[in-house]
Amino acid sequence: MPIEPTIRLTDEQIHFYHENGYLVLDQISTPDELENLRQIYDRLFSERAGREKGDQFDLAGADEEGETAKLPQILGPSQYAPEMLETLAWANGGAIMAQLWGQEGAGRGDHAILKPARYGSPTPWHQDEAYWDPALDYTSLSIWMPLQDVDAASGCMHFVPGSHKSEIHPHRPIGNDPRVHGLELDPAFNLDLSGAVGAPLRAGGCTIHHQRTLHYAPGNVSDIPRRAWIMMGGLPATPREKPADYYWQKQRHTAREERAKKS
Ligand SMILES: O=C(O)CCC(=O)C(=O)O
Repeated sequence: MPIEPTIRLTDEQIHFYHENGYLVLDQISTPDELENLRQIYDRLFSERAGREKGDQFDLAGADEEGETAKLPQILGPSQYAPEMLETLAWANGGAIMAQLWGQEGAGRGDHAILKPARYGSPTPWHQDEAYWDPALDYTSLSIWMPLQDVDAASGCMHFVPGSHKSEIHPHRPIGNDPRVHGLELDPAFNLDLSGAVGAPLRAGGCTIHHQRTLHYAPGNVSDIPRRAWIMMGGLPATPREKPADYYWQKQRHTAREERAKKS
């Protein structure tokens, strides 16, 4: 039996998202479901699910074998634990997308970013679209759900309101290290981020952000792991008349890419 979503966004919430490029919701899951998701999540990271295929890697480090990852990430954790899709959170994710766009989404995916207790590193300022195909136009969003309470000390999300209305800003690999998969805004362009707002959340709440919204999450200096499950979705991408040049994508040569090629 498909799980029925329980989320109904108000007109104010829908308006806020389109004006600001992000939205914060109190609850899209349940305590039992979160307990189950935490167990699945910890198992996937400890078993290094997807490592061979290049789906598990260090988003903020060189990702060398034997090194402790600063910011472990799994692309598509639900490929390795399909039961993650049989959850109220996933059903509510689809309902949120449909309500924000006024139509059903065309494709969905997920990823997981763990900030280990006391040393998980910051996720620097970036726009998600900087990772994607510069020949396409997107309508897409991410629903970021923590599996435990999260605040600035453990790495909650921060957004620059209204930044989704801008173009894609120049990025570079984190720390300007070509071995690193993660991207950051190029500091040489000195973008004004002073209007940023943080979004602390209870477990099972979520933030929603547009693919162009500038966002960041601090490192985890707390004593508990920060587990975030991120559900993404989009309408069909359309070809651009003139592709943009996301030259930073060509600057990276990562171990993760090599593993993906070999698998
Ligand atoms: O979880 C994080 O630290 C960052 C998440 C993020 O950048 C995203 O969901 O687009």
